[in-house]
Amino acid sequence: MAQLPILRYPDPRLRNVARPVQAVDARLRALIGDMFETMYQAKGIGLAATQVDVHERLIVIDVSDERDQRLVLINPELLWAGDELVKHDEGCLSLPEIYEGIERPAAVRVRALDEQGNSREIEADGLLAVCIQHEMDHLMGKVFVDYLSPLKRNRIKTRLLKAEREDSRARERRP
Ligand code: GNR
Ligand code: NI
Repeated sequence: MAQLPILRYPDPRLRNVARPVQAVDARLRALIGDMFETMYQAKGIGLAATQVDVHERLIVIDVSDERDQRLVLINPELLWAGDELVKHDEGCLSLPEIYEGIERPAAVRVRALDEQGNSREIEADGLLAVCIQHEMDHLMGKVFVDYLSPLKRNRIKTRLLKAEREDSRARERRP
């Protein structure tokens, strides 16, 4: 297993639209293992393949406190979203230290293949519903700050680019 580098906003590769996974095979299972390792190491609750520069429709999730409830969604399709909207504070491993309230449907139903290649339907609410929608957005090249006003989004972009510059200067000083 290996940890993979996570793309940081505003990297243009986060805008790529993912293609469907063609086969649930050994290559894909190795990638799934690497994505879980990367997600757990970064203390995230979800990770879309887009964020590790793989543009295929693959998501890993674990919203449990014990970090032992792995969920894999391959080629997910949104079947239904409820009318009720809820606002939840969201963060993203591609936008470190940025948290904003985002309104989304409170409950969703999705169909996806699991790690064995079997088709499953999942109905989710609460944090899992938020996470599934956040990850499915990544597969479409969308990030949560796209729901904010252009002014707010530009402030966040400036803040992240500044943090990135300071990071790389610190790396230069002690390599
Ligand atoms: O770790 C994450 N936490 C989180 C919190 C609220 C709403 C969504 C998320 S997903 C995020 C990991 C991530 O960036 N997934 O793409
Ligand atoms: Ni994210």
